[in-house]
Amino acid sequence: NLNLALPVGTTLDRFINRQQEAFPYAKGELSQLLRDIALASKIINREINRAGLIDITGALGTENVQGESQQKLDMIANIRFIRALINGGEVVGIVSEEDDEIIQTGNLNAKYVVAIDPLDGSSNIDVNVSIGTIFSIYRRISPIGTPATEADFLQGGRKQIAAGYILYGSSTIMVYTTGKGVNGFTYENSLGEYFLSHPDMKMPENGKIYSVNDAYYDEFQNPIKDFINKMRQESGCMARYIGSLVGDFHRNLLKGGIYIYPPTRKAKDGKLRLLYECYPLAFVIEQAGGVSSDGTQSILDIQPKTLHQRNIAYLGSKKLLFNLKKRLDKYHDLM
Ligand code: P6P
Repeated sequence: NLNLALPVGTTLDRFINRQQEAFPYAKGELSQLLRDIALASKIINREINRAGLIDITGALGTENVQGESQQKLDMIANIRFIRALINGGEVVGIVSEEDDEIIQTGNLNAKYVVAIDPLDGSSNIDVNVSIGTIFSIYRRISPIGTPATEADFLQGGRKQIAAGYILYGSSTIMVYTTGKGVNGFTYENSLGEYFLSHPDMKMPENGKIYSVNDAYYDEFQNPIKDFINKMRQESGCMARYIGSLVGDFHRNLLKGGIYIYPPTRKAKDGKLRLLYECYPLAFVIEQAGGVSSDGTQSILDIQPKTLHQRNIAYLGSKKLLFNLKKRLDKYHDLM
């Protein structure tokens, strides 16, 4: 991995330049697109930090495509990302959790499309819990010079050329992969810069943390209950569930653990969205040596059918997914 050559403290910009130098085939559009995403995150980071002061928290009263009430900040985040990607010129179309239809940027000659959850976990905003942006980038398959099409977004998880997230927490960190490992960059507010703080991230092979919404426990299939009960017997086991996906995911990536969103009565196919939550996090976790699954296959191998479809999601350390899969396979064999 190139990252090993760059010391902690390298700026995101210099890191992107070095990655590009090492891959001369690229003409820099992806590099510029990553910079545009970083720029939008800086603007959102500032809005989030001011939210309490200028009353932009709290519900806006409208609903998004999922029928969830939209908080003002996630509308602002949506607008900011869309504007940054339109102005950046590298993206022909955007799918956002906040909009039913594809957003056409008008950059008809751009090479990329982006699927994004501009501010996930927005019900946590007005209680000051960490929230996050999740993004996924594809090279378009529709002809240059035409608008983006659904097919550009439904290529499947393995066709992502980059993916990552920004976590607005006690500090703001941007974590992403372009398929050559995973790197984390921490934002320094006073300088307005991201600095390499987590080079070449690797997820611990095992872990004692499980993240699941215990309120649905009685609705889970038996293998999930068995797995959770087994984890509870582990000494040092910890139940950690913020209810904000990016926060739960990032902690488990660093410390080892598993995030579980299985079928529930309310969400028969799971709750998390494939295009702009599960695919990007599955790309990151597998690049960091972790495992993703929908119970039968890597999330990256799920065939996408619609832009906002949901799926079951298990995202965690290799050993924990192995133990869970053993239980699920036995259960599926009995079905
Ligand atoms: P539940 C937030 O709405 C979200 O999409 C994720 O950020 C979070 O992990 C999950 O849903 C929480 O869902 O059903 O446990 O409240």
